[in-house]
This record gives sequence, structure tokens and C-alpha cells, in this order.
Amino acid sequence: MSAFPKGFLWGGAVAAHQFEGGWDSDGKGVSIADVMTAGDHQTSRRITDGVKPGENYPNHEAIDFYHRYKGDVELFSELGLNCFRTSIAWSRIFPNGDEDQPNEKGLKFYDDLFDDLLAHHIEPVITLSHFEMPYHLVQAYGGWRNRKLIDFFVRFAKVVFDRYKDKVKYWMTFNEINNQVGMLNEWSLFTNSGLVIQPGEDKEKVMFQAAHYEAVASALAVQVGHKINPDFQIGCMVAMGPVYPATPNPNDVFKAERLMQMNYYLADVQVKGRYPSFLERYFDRRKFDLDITLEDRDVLLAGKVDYIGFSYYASHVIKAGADEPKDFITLGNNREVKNETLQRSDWGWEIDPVGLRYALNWFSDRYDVPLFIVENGLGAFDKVEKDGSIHDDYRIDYLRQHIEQMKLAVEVDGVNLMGYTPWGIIDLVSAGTGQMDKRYGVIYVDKDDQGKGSLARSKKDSFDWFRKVIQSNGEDL
Ligand code: P53
Repeated sequence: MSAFPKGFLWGGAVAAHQFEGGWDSDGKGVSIADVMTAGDHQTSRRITDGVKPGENYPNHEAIDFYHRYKGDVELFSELGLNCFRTSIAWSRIFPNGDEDQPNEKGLKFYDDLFDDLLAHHIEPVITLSHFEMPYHLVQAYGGWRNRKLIDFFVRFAKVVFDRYKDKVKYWMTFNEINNQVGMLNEWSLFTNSGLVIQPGEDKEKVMFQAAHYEAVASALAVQVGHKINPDFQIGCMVAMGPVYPATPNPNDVFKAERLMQMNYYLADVQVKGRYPSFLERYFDRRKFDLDITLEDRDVLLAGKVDYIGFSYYASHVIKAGADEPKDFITLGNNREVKNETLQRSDWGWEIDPVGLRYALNWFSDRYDVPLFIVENGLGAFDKVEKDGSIHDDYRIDYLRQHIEQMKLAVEVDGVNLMGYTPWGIIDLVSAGTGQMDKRYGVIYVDKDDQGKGSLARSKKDSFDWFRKVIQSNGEDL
């Protein structure tokens, strides 16, 4: 007997902009991911003012899934996936975002892809906006700081819900909608909300306003979706990184708790349909005068999500300073402390399998809705041996340890978990750094940080291992 229920969703996760390529194929518009350059360990990705000649934009070709999806779906099928999480590139469907009519060729691509997945008994799990929106919406409307974006997003959601109502059951609205809160930096504001902060603007205020419009758009999409097909399961998607106190000093403990409340307030808004009280107080005190109408509040209550999808990679440790402000804090600009009890990935992310059990329990206690781990994994350098094999034991260890903890959460703690889709099941472009060599896949793609390589696919050792895990419904680890 397996700890996991029959029908547990075992899959892999990706996002359109990080793996499709075909950035200007078949009428696709420029997306915000198309104006981000490649960075590396030390260098951040830059956001350029439109697509500029001579720049390296890794998402333009990515791994060319757009033209190679049939072969890749064969591999997913061989791996035994019963679901596959990807996103729909909004800019394929509405190239500028504000058109009245969708682009038929874009819609057709996802029809073909979903048909192919279903023919292989792989259920699509679809994110509506995964760090992706038409760039025109940034230029002409200022991104999500503008209320008009709600209508554009809901129109997009309605079109795809209608079109794929018999092919897709599991949806999520905005990927890692809370990154902007936790990090409050240029990258997260742009990828979450298409925001470029202007001189003199208060970025906190702009962020809270944009996130509010997104939450309203998400709640409206939930309502529209349930009308189109009452069987739809529509979730939110948040990035989960537990925050631990550095010491038992109550100031550290409280600060860690406040960061948790802050980092997950958007889950409160999307799951409970309301803002937490500490944040309402904060908005008042700062005199933000946000555009949050009474009608919006009704919409939020009427459009609660069905489940929480979340990513889990690492945890954080925080220390309170003597001069600690009594007020708002984000993780991004705070005293993060190294966790000496944990190992780190090559990119400095702390590896914390028990933190996944902690996260599952925390969400379960707080929200009491089904949970879905829609991202987890280890970004690492891989070495291809002379015979083409790739011995990625470190990746197997990472995944095994996390699945073990997930199993404890289900079996011992009784957490209601829908499924597990490790991130980047096939190597793809890193969101944070734009690199190819930060690899997550069990399927290797021959392409490097300079964009060189044949794009050929091959199986890593983790491929066979994960196939057995799925075949045994999580028993053979
Ligand atoms: P990369 C930061 C913190 C947690 C999750 O990230 C994050 C990020 C962004 O770096 O993003 C999610 O590619 C995201 C994916 C992304 C993946 O984690 O920077 O949903 O799009 O690729 C891994 O290593």
C-alpha cells in the first residue's frame, strides 16, 4: 500500500517563456520575458527597453519546445508522468494584450499540445500567467499598476477556459504571485507585475496596488472558470520558503512570524478572500490610499481558489536587529542569516527537506484547502560523460529527501496533497539568472549559457530513478 492516494498527480513543471522558444512565431507578441537578458552567478539579468539588437535574450529560443514538443511529450510519457504543468503564453493568445480577438494560431498550438499530452494519458496543469504578459501592456498601461489590466487578464482567462474546457481541469492564476512581496526588487516587480518603478514612486505602494489588481483579476477568473466548467480546479500559486528565527530570542521569533504573515498575505487574499488585519492597519498608517473598492472586496470573497499550488526550494533564517522597525518588513532587504545546519546548492539556496514538511503543515493548518507542490528541485551543474551519460546523484538525493518528507506529511500528518511536479523536468532557461547551465531536469538539453549546443535531449540517471518512483506511487525511493 502506498502512502499516496490512487490518482496522485506525479508530473513535471515548466513555464512557457522558459522552454517554448518560438518567441515571435505564428503571431506571438513580445512578452516581458523577451526583454530580459542573460545573467549569471554574479550578474543580474537586465531588463531592456524593448528588444534591442546585439543583446542576448535566452528566452527567445529557449529549448525550442514550440517546434519539438512531440518528441518531448514522448519522453514525458516514457517517464510515466500522469500530469504536466506548463503555462499558456498570454502573448501567443493576445499578442498585445488589449485586442478584442485572440490569435487563432496561438490557440491552436495549445490545442495540439494538450491533445498530444492527453493521448499519452498526461493531464495538463496550466498556469495562466507565469512571469509572462504582453510587453505592450507594460509600455502602454504601466503593467499591473493599471486597473485596466484586470479586464485584459479576465478576457484572456475566459478565452482559454472556453477553448480548453474539455481538455484542462487543473488551473492556476498567477505564478508565485508573492515573489514581489518577499523580494521587492526590480526583477520580481517586473516578472510578477510588469512594473518598472519611476523616479519619485513609492515602490511598496505600487507593488501593493498591482498585487491587489492581480488578486481581483484572479478572483474574477475563478468565478468565470467555475461558470464555464464547474469541475475546474483553480488554484493560486505562491512561492513558499519558510522563515525560521535565528535564535529563541522572542524578537527573532516574532520577526520570522511577521515575515511569514507578510510573504503569504496573498494566499490569505486568494484563499480566505480577505486581507489580514495587520496589513490593513499598515496600509492605513502609511496613508497609501490604495484603490481597493468595496466591490473588489466582494469579488475577492466570491472568487476564493480551490487549492494552493506552491513552489518549494529552500528555507530562510532571520535575525532581529536592535533597531528593528515595529512595522512592515520584507525578506529581500533584511538580515538573512546563514543556516549552519544545512547544505547549499551551487547557487547558495539552502537545502531543507524537513522544511517541505513544515510548509505542508503550515499551509494545511492555516488554510485547510488541498495543496499541490507544483515546483521543487535542485538547480545544479551537470557533467556529460564521454559516453553521454549523466550521473546526477545529487539531484536524486535532493528529490528523494523531499519526497520522503512529503510522504511523512501525507501519511503521518494527514495533509491533503494533490500531487508533486518537480521543477524543470526538462532542462530550461533559469528564471532568476537566464542561464541554461543551472539545470533542474531529469532530461538533459544540449545547450549552454552561451546559447551553443545541438538542443538534443538525453536522459540523466535521475530519469530512470524518477520513473520508478512514479511507477511505485512513491514507494520505491
Ligand atoms: P531559477 C526565486 C525564489 C523562488 C522561486 O528558479 C523562484 C525564484 C526565481 O528565481 O522562481 C521559481 O530558475 C519560478 C520558476 C523558476 C524556478 O523557481 O531562478 O516559478 O519560473 O525557474 C527556479 O533557478
